[in-house]
Amino acid sequence: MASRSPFLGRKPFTYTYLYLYLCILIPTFSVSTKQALGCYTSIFSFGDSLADTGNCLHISQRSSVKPPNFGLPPYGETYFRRPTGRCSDGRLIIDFIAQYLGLPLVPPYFSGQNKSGVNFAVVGATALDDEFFEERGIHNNFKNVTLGDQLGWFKEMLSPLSHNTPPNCKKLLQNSLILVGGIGHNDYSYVLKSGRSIEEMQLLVPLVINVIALAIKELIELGAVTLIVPGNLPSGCSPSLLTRFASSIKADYDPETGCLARLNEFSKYHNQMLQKELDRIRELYPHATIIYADYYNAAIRFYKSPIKFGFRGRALSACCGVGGPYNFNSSAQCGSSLSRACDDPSSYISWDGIHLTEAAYKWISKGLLEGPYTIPPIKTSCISLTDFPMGR
Ligand SMILES: *[C@@H]1O[C@H](CO)[C@@H](O)[C@H](O)[C@H]1NC(C)=O
Ligand SMILES: *[C@@H]1O[C@H](CO)[C@@H](O)[C@H](O)[C@H]1NC(C)=O
Ligand SMILES: CC(=O)N[C@H]1CO[C@H](CO)[C@@H](O)[C@@H]1O
Repeated sequence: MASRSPFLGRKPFTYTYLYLYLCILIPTFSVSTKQALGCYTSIFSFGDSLADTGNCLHISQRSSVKPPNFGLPPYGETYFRRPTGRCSDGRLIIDFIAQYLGLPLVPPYFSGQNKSGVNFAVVGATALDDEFFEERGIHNNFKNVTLGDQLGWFKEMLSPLSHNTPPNCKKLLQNSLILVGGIGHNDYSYVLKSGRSIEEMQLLVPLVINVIALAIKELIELGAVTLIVPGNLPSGCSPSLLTRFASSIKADYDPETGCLARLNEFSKYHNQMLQKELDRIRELYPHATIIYADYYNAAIRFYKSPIKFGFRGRALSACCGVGGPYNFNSSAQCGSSLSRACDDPSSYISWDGIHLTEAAYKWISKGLLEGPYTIPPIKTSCISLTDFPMGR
């Protein structure tokens, strides 16, 4: 993992470019994509390593710290044939969504590129800030990037638009798909890895969800109309946590999947609380479409019947690692000189013990885009309000 980010507060590229891009290029672009799905012309995304398409790698390259493990081969070997900063062998869920909608892959904010949308997600990002953890005696190799920081970059990017807003710019957010998260996974794992109990981790849930809720409300106030909010994956099935919390007590494991039962219960608890909060936000903003993306149930299928989904490798082992019962070792992770990837990543669910393979992300994406793992379904909720007043 890379060290603390020294880049905050630095403008990653000139906003003049983006201004031109947002106001001139996107409306042009919208003409061609209208044919693709009839709604979304761009994607904006916030979150952590599940959605980062290269921000963290760009940041570490700027600050000349040694590349993080996910910036080294064999990361990216399946689709891009090189490491791109994505924590997988290939594409992520956000990439599959973009391709499905006929849009280019969403470039990371710190690349300074200008395609249809911008991705603010950063590996290691949290909902709560570093001070929160430090105050509680939880020390970790934090990234010091929160969801709030990412929202700040987004607002800075939009700020040239707020003066003298041309009508096309108003439509930009209305016609965008906004992915808010997943976020919270790192908050929870910091707490767990510092030796705290699941009960203590549970106390964090309302705080994490409050941060997500504030971000959603702020985005809607800025003009966002369609938001996708993912829940947590089944964390008890993660090779890293299965390794760390290995137990000799049979009852600690779900007999159907072999995953750690209490961690999966925890993920479900977070997801339930998140959905309750989304219901409250839907009441406050009836004009907005808030789509819950059920990562948990889209993924738990594989762990229950891996073969059915083509996962012929060991369902709970990482494809890339240096060995150990789940092929995960925190002291020598995928990307380190000793690590080796399996011959066929598409036969594994977990890529590096923490993140999933492209094949697993593809199944999850299919489950979201074609149903039934979003509430409401993405397709039918594809709306495009004309001239809805921006702001309030
Ligand atoms: C995190 O970054 C902020 C600047 O964005 C800085 O003020 C703060 O001290 C940093 N926190 C830690 C623990 O380094
Ligand atoms: C991880 O690697 C270290 C050093 O090679 C070794 O001592 C340890 O037992 C390994 N852990 C697992 C879970 O395999
Ligand atoms: C308007 C704008 O910023 N255009 C730039 C988009 O990115 C390409 C390179 O990827 C530049 O050549 C353009 O100047």
